[in-house]
Amino acid sequence: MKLKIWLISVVIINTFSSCDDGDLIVTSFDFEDQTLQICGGENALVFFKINNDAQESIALNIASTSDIFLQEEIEDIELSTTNFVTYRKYNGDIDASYFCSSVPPTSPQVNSEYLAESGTVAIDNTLILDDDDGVPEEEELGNNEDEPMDTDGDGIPDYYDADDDGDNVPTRLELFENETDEENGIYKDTDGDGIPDYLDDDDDGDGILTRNESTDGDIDPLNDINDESSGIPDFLNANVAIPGFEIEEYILHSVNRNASISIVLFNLVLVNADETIVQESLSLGAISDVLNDTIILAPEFQ
Ligand SMILES: [Ca+2]
Ligand SMILES: [Ca+2]
Ligand SMILES: [Ca+2]
Ligand SMILES: [Ca+2]
Repeated sequence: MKLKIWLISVVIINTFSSCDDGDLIVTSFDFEDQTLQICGGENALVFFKINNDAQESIALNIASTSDIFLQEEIEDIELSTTNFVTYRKYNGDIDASYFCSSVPPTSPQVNSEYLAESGTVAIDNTLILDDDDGVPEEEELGNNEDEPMDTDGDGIPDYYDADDDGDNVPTRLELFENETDEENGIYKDTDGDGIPDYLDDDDDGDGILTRNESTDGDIDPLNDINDESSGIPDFLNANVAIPGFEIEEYILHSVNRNASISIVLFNLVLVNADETIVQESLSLGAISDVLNDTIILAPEFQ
């Protein structure tokens, strides 16, 4: 899933209606080379570009939190009183604090302000969820991206499931027998049944699910070693098969989330008392890593 960056040249199509005589006056503004920035509040996000060469800014406020970036596709947003665009000219330079401070600075002052009367906001969002488990994403997705594989059926697709087979041994600890195998990409298959351990819920093939070979009261099979002379955990030792334990709980799963966006405004109509500026299409640019964090999921046992 590649980051998509749209760089659409800013073409200004001006229609101007003078308040008195209808003369055409050409107004231009240029934010093509400016960086799109963002500030987030509790209930709103503001995206903005500042061009101090012309002492001007354009800002998009939307009534949403950063949760919007967790959507694979963000529906187009119609501009309104709660989702709005402002274009301002100032009598001095401004910086990001102008938009990010809870109390905006008193100077510089706004010389003129245009507010969008109408328009549509199109946000192209690229959300990447990743388990960082060592298995390449293309392998974990399977043949159909629309229906990615979910080996253990816990509702978390393999590509961001840190324990793919749901056996409570993290995938990254089940992948390789040794460094040579890792270099050659040969996955560990303890019982030789053709299913690599990270996708095998009975790793040693002894008939007891790996998950249920945790017999000590926690849910971690890695620390249950009844055959101390071998030092091998029970779930990898076919000679140790202790029946009667039913673990009905999954370990917690860590998931990395990363989102990148680009924004285009369509059919934007900016007005002030004297002038109307119409833009068929105005790219605001892109922000990489607009969201970048790690969360812990607790999949429900079924
Ligand atoms: Ca899963
Ligand atoms: Ca996985
Ligand atoms: Ca396994
Ligand atoms: Ca077993």
